Amino acid sequence: MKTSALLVAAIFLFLSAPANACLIQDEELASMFAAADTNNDNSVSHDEYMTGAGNAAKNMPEPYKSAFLQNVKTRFTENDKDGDKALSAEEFYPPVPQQRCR
Ligand SMILES: [Ca+2]
Ligand SMILES: [Ca+2]
Repeated sequence: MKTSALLVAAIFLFLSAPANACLIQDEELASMFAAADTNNDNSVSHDEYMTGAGNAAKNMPEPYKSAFLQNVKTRFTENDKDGDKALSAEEFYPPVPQQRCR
């Protein structure tokens, strides 16, 4: 699926990008956020996030799949700044502003 491939690619970029890289276009982030937010309430719940990650990882071989899902889980916790177990659009975006292309 196209959106899942995009999501997995973006998550890898989040995890591996150097702090000064400009790698992710705002439009790509917006479409990833929309793809992950399956009930369209403008936030990505933990379930929505892990479902998206699970779809993205389903063809990965072990042990990469487990490592990927663990990294994704950690990323969710790090990005959920207000601790409401959901990511707003701002929280979903990478915490390092330079990763976004302006
Ligand atoms: Ca949602
Ligand atoms: Ca939150």
